[in-house]
Amino acid sequence: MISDKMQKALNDQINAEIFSSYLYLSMAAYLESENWNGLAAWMKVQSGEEYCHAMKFYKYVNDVEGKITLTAIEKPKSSWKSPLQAFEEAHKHELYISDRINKLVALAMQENDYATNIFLNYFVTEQVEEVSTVAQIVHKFNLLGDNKTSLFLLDRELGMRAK
Ligand code: OFO
Repeated sequence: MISDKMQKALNDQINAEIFSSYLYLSMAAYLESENWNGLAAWMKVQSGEEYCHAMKFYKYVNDVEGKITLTAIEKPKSSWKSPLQAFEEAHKHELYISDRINKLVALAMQENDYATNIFLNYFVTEQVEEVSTVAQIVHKFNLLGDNKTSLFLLDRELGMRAK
């Protein structure tokens, strides 16, 4: 039901989503090692969400009777200069993922693959939300600067993320 080209592109996206999960887990480990336990908890929830994204692609490829082919996951970076730098990179990464999703939509449209196009709608909307959420966190860091008390409160606020 899907073309070979689309099947390959969707399998590549499974890899990209699992890499996102791995990258955010690595950021969580870094943040935890620096005792930013709230920020680390936020990243762990995000890592879990990325795994769920990967599984949505996995299920879709199976649903359209495609073949899942898993490939090697790139090694993520393991340390950052500061929590702000980690979140800035998370923001950049989400913009990159949005670009990938847009390219998948363009391919689905080019192939008149209506089912895949509709499936991808969820991710188009999801990416707007994810880019915006991380951008807001980066703005907060920038507003707070080096004020330790405020950073402590931000750590506590982000640590309350449940999903
Ligand atoms: Fe962060 O949305 Fe998936 O990758």
